[in-house]
Parts: sequence; C-alpha cells; structure tokens
Amino acid sequence: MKRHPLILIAATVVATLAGVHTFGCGAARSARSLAAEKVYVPPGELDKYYGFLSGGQSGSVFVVGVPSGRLIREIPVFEPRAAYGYAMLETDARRQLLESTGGLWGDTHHPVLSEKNGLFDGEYLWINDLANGRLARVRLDYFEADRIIKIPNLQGAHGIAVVSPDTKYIVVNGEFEQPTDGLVTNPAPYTSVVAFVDPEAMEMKFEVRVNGNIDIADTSKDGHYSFSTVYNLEQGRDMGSMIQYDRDAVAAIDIPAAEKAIAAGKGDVRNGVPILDPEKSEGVLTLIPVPKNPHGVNVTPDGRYAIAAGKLSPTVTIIDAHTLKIVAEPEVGLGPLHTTFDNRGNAFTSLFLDSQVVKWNIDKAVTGTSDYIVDRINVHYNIGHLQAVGGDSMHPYGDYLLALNKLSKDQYVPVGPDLPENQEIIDISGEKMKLLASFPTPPEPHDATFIAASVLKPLVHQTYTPSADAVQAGHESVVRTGPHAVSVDMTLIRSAYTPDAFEVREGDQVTMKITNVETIRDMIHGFALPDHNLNIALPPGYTKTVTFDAGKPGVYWFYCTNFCSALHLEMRGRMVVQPKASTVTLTDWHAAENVKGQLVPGVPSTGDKR
Ligand code: K7E
Ligand code: CUA
Ligand code: CA
Repeated sequence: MKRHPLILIAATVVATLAGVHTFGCGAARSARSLAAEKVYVPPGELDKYYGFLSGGQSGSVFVVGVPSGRLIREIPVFEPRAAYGYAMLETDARRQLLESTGGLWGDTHHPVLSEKNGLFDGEYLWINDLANGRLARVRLDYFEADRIIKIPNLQGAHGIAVVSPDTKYIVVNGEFEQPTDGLVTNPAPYTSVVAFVDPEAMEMKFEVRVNGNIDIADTSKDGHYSFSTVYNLEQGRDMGSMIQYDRDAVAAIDIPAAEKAIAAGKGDVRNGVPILDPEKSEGVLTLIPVPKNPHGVNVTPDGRYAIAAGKLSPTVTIIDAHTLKIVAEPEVGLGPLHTTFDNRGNAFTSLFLDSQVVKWNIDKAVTGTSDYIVDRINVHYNIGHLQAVGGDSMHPYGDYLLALNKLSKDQYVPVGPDLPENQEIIDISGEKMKLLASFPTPPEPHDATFIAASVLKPLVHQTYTPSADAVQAGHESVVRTGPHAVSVDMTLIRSAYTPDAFEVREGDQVTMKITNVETIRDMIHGFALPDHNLNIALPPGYTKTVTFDAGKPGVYWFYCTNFCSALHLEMRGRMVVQPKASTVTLTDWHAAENVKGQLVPGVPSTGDKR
C-alpha cells in the first residue's frame, strides 16, 4: 500500500506526542509495571502456588493459581456439575449420598490441607458444608471429592481445622445450637458439639459438648489443643441477646484429656457417637474469656500463640497456646475477623469495617511495645478472610497474601444488580504491603489455603488406573440380560464409540458400562444422550456405569461433549429404541438404512454411510 507522505508525518507527530505523554506519567507507569510483573505469569509458565478457595454457596472449591489469579479448576463437592459429570445422574451413588445427607447444594467455607510433620503433604483437602452439617474430603491426586459425611448431633458445620502436626483428626464446629436431647419437646437448654473426625476413615471418633454458637477453629501446632471461638455465651436466640456480654470465649479442648475420658467410657452415646459433657469430665474444656462476639482464631506458625479476633471489639486477644493465659490484647482496627502470618514474625488481620488489612508485629504486641502496628492497606471492600501463602502451616512462604473481599462495588464492569466477589493479591515480601492485582470470582469464597506447586504438582495423576471391571478394547458387547433389560459394554477412544450403534426396546432398562481407554492425560470423552437426562464426562482410564430407562421409541444420537480431536464432531453413535411390538432386528435396521446420503453435485460419492 502506498501512503501519502503527509499522513506519515502526521502519524509520527502523534506517536511523538504519545511518547511525551507516556514519559510524563513515568512514575505511575513504572509502579504499575512493577506490580504487573509480580503477578504476571507468561503463557506456558506455571504459577508458584495452588490456591484453594472455598466456593461458598457454589458448594465447591475453586482452584486458583497464585500469583496470576487465574481460575484453573472448580472442584464440585456438594453440588451436581454437568461439565464434569459430577453427581448428575439420579442413579449415581454420589448424588444419592448428597440427597440423603442434606441436599444437592452446600455452603463451603473452610478448605484445610492435610499435614505431615507440620508441612502440607498434598494428599487431601477437607471442606465443610455449613448449611447441611457435612464434611467432605477431596483427593488431591485426582482433584476429586472422594468422601462426604454427615456429622451427627450438630447443625451448621462451620469452623474446621486439621489437628497438627500429622492430621490426627479433623475438627468440626457445630455452630447452630440444638436441644440437648435432640428433641423439640425439650427445648432447653440448647447446646452444640465440637466433632473429632478420623481423617482416613472419614468416621466420627467423638464429640465434646460446647455451648454458645461455636464458630471458627484452629489447633495448636503440637496437636494438644483445639481452639474454637464462641460468640454467644449469652445463649441468646436473637441478635440483640447475643451481644449482651463484653466477653464471650475461646473454647480450648485438651485433646489427650478428651481421648482419655472417651477411653474411660465417659461419653454419652447418641447417634453412635460418644459425646463428652465437659462438666462431667474435668480438664477437657477451658473457656478463655475474649471480647466480644469473637470470630477467627488462628495459631501462630511457631505454635506459641492462638490469636482471637474481636469482631465487635477493635482488638485481637493473644493467648499462650500452652498455658491458655491471655498475654496481650492489642488494638488493631475496626471489625477484626481473621489473622494470618508471614515467616518473619508478623501477623496480618482482616478488618471488615475498616476494609483494611493491618500488619502487626507479634513480639512487639506481646511485649507491649507501642509501635507494633507495621502497616495498613485498604482493600476493596469489606474483607472477610485473608490468607498468606502457607500462613496456616508451620512454614509460611511469606511472599503473597490473598484478601477475600465480600463486596466488589466499583471494581468491575457491572453485571446486573448482583456483582462478583473480589479477591486481591497483596505483596507481603517487604515491610510495606503492596496491592498487586485483583480478580473476580463467582459467589462466594470465604477462606483459602495454598500449597507450593513444587509439592503438589508431582503428586497429581496423569490418568485413572483402569478398574478391575473396566471394559477392554475388543471386548465390547450388547447383551439382552432379561425380558426388559439390556447391558452395553462400551469403550471410547479418539474419536469413536464402540459399539457406535445399539438397539433396545421400549420399556427396557439399559445398563451401560463405559470405559475411556485413552492412556493420555486430559483426553476426555463425553457421552451425552439427548432426552434421557444423561451426560457424563470420562477422563482417561475412567469407567462409569449408568442405568436408565430406554424411553420413547426413536433414534437417539449420543455424542461427545468434550472436544477431543479434529474428528470430535464425528464422535457419535445411535441408540435405537424399538416400539414394543416391533420385530425389526439390528441387522434389518442396518440393511435398510440410507447409506448414500445427499450427493453434492459434481463430487463423486464414496458410497459410505452417512
Ligand atoms: Cu469468617 Cu465462615 Cu470463615 Cu466467612 S467465616 S468470612
Ligand atoms: Cu471424544 Cu470429543
Ligand atoms: Ca456474645
């Protein structure tokens, strides 16, 4: 293309002016590029940390890369999810389990990682369902929920924690109090329990009765105590009566003492679980008075202190985690909710009302040195949890912190009256905190936990190991197993179903065992069957058995929903449902088919089937 010289000159002038303009904003620009560089992960490179964010009322866990903030995966837990074929089918055992334990939804708040010697080992992640009193475990080698249990004798499974340093139990706090005998005929007094769950078997071990709406949990690093905040020592039934006292409590449970009392048969068994009444078992429960409707409790990485956030008091209470004595109660700001830690002796507390993160020095606060506040940074807006990478382990990494904000307000283009949640990544590697980047999430993460990619990545499986009953290539079959029952054994590999056609009759029950025989990571095939409410996703090596009603007579094309090759769209097949009275066989049906298809003028037909 030929350009007029004047246009070239004009373009040069504009470019020069733009250059001058850029130069004028140099300082602002370079602060931006510095921040961008800290969170920029170039295409093809990997994030340094896996972040696990609870999905709140999404009922799931979000997997986010840190520092990029990229959403890498959603792990469905308490909610069916079509994209992964999770708990979708009425006959699916996991769906039936969800239905029988509270429903096809959940409210996940607190993701916690398994520990060995106080280090995250990358084996499991646990997550609570506040609404329906459940606890789920996610296997991190498959990123898949493998166990879900209902916790008996409590309502509102809220705070959960791993008993350090080797994951002896998962602690689950029951927040909503219930009549003691579980009967509405005896409404007073109300009570609740802290539950101790075996992490491997996912079975109840014992419970300890605690009154007053047990909220957030953590444990001492030596595994001796569990700590739970209690915000309704008043045992009020409405908001006004819950804020009468100046102090509520942190409930410290002496775990070895509780185990001893259980072993001595001191528990009253209800719904198969022994419950300890602390009034009858001395030394099990200590109530430490802290102000006022406390929320979070977090143990320092060195295990010396448990720190309770005051919520309605502008203070945090620093408790000696061995003697259970209060050692200091410094002011930090308005609405303190949760605390996390770096590897240099600093704590970071979220301030819901101030919309800030405050950084403070633990030793200085304990010794009463006046300059214990190190820094404050504004977040957007009304922060709930915050979590520094590794801040909930004995070895924090100390470089990034995630602020999990409840309201995004003006931070994103509006998407209706309902706006996304706002997560912000803060650089905590220096003395001053620096806000680096933000990213929106669906509703509504509460807490997060992080593990180094170098630890977890090598543990993640490439494929599923085929189960003993997997369908082998070459051994596919269609067998009538009864007057009204047909079994189909099917394999999937790029990009075909074998068999790609089968025939059943109206009124038949169809049982399909489908194996994806691919051996390459991420080579997923779907099986979507129209008008049968059936879509499953099969990762490589995976076998799924489904049973469904044949439905109305007709031809139903099943097809692959996961893009798998250039011939993905051709990956399909047919289920033919014959009317009850029909005598046509599959052979007749093949023979009678129109095999030519429509001819394109001038293009010779190969004569193949359409
Ligand atoms: Cu503060 Cu459920 Cu952890 Cu929400 S809880 S914020
Ligand atoms: Cu298989 Cu697309
Ligand atoms: Ca209270």
